[in-house]
Amino acid sequence: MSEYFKNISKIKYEGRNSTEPLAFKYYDPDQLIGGKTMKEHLKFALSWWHTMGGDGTDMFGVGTADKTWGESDPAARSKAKVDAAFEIMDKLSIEYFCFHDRDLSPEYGSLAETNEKLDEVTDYIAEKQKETGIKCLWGTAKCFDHPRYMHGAGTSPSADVFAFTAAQIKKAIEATVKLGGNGYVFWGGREGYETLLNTDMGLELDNMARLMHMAVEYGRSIGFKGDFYIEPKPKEPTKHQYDFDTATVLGFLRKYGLEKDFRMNIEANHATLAQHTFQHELRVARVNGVFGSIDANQGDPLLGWDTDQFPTNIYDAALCMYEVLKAGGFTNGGLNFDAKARRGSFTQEDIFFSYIAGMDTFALGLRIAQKMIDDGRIDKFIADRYSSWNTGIGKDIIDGKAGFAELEKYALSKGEVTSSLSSGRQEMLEAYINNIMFSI
Ligand code: XLS
Ligand code: NI
Ligand code: NI
Repeated sequence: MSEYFKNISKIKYEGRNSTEPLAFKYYDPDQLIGGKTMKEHLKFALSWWHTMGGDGTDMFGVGTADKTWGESDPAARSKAKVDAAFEIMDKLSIEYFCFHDRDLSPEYGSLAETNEKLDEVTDYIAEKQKETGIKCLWGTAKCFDHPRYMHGAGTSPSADVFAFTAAQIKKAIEATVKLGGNGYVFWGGREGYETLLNTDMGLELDNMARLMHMAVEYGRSIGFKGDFYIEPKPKEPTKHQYDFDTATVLGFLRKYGLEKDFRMNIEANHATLAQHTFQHELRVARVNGVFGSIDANQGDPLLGWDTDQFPTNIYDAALCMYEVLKAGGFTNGGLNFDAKARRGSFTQEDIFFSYIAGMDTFALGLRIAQKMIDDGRIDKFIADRYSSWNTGIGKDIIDGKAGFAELEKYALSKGEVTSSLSSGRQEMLEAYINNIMFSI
């Protein structure tokens, strides 16, 4: 087996004073943070689609990066991709990967042949996993690129397309189980609409739920014990994606009785496309008990699309990791870099610079988040702000002892209540964070 990145050796942790670009400055996998190692906290994953397949093709031009891995035959290329992926993960100390079925092996002439070829590749990956200990974080099915999915997959107006989708997802779940994946993701590819003038929204949503119930039933029947995820996104490729944001997806899951098996896979760039902060989406998931996994990336505030940049914003990473720590950390989930180097960053080294940047950003984010918690000023401020709920009338409301009649009596006796309020202290709290961040 050939080495693909001959000029790059295993990336080491050299600490903050290192000026070596091919070294970690903050990610020290075995360093303990709050009782767990960094690698246990962060559970980094490589995204097969961006890293092994994405060559920089965009609407205005062809690819700039060579992702052929030296092979022109599709089956040989799929195998070469596996070798190259495992070399990247080993050199970067990344212990997980995420995949779409078609990232591993493309479509061939028939579904039967496509499935057969996919089996060959997953057999090969399973062997490499045994040798290396590298694990699968989650799998998914690419039910959005082929022309048959032009009007959606699970929400297609065509029952034949729905049937084809079900067949493809069945196989993708089998592949995920075979590779020991802890998660199976539904990102709503083209599950949405361009215009309501041609759309039966009610039927489409019912059908999406039908597909998900089938996936759960089948997955559990073949021993899948992990989490199913929905990855919310408000738009792109369709004008309106059904899985708009975490709150919308929660309503869907609860309406259709799917909430026990599904959690959220939250992507930073999707949060901002929905006009939310990344932290908002994580918080909504956390307080509703459906936090699952993360697609780590970032968008560009000046561009209105899913730019999938490697995350370098420390502030966002810190607030993200604060939510993750408060949620009790990852169980089946992890941090998947659903991110790609810019089209102009086309060399082999850029793959490594990108991951190092993202991993160091989240290592710093984790350290800052743990320090925010240890520091205690923010948690204490919040606890004090809500202290009126611990005693007196607040406690009575929570305990169900006070209804409208009692509250009216209380309000009449109390008179004006403005004086019970204290300052929200936003600026003071923001300064605490700066203080914590820059004394790390
Ligand atoms: C696209 C999504 C996609 C999912 C996997 O915007 O982020 O990459 O993560 O299908
Ligand atoms: Ni994603
Ligand atoms: Ni995305």
